[in-house]
Amino acid sequence: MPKSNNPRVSIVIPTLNEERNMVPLLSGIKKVMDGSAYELIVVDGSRDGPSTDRTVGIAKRYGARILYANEGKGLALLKGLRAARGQVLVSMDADLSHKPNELRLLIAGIEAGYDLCVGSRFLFGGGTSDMTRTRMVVNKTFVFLVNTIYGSKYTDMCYGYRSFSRSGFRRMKLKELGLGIEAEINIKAQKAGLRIIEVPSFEKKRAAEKAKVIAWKAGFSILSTIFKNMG
Ligand SMILES: Nc1nc2c(ncn2[C@@H]2O[C@H](COP(=O)(O)OP(=O)(O)O)[C@@H](O)[C@H]2O)c(=O)[nH]1
Ligand SMILES: [Mg+2]
Repeated sequence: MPKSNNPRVSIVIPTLNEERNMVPLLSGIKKVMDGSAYELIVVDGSRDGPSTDRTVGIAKRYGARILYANEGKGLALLKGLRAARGQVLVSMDADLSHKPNELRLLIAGIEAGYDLCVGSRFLFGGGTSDMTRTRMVVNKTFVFLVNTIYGSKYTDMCYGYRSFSRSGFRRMKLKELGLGIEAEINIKAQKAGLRIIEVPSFEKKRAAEKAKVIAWKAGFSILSTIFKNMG
């Protein structure tokens, strides 16, 4: 069992009907984290209710704490991160796009003294096989906008594989309930003067089940998040 009563690392996974991905995901995490004090937090559900498949049942079998969120992905992440007991908090998708072995890089970033460690598909060693050309162009535009407006040096935006120090997470005072959450993190971490680092990450194609995030809706949420945090 991965559970520890005094976890050092909390891995938070938002889920919505991911049953066919759960066993490979959770067994992959277990293998990498074996011997570490960590907890798994699965935050399930959307505005339309909880997953209707066996996602939650499988997560329970792997010893995850289960929380429910009745809004978008942002609320799910925030609920999970707020409930986390570790000193190192990690956010990770359930669709096998995020490689469990990279957990070690993300944890190392926080243990080396940073508050936010962001996986980047555009650093050497990273990459993606899950992004269309259009998404790539839109992502680059958002990166440019955020870096220009907020004075940051990110190479990636809108990517959900990242880690936080407990205190850094609290200092950001995040609010986004929807798809702007990743952009909000990038912006507020910079504004709060957190110590930020990126590590390369390779995003694999979603393994099974349908994508839950609708790309153009995400684009609008992110754009509105970028502008509403100015000033
Ligand atoms: N709890 C919850 N999880 C969500 C919601 N939308 C997406 N997710 C999860 O967030 C992760 C990323 O979603 P995905 O559809 O792969 O988005 P993409 O990678 O941006 O195309 C997956 O683990 C999804 O199950 C939501 O409304 N609620
Ligand atoms: Mg995905």
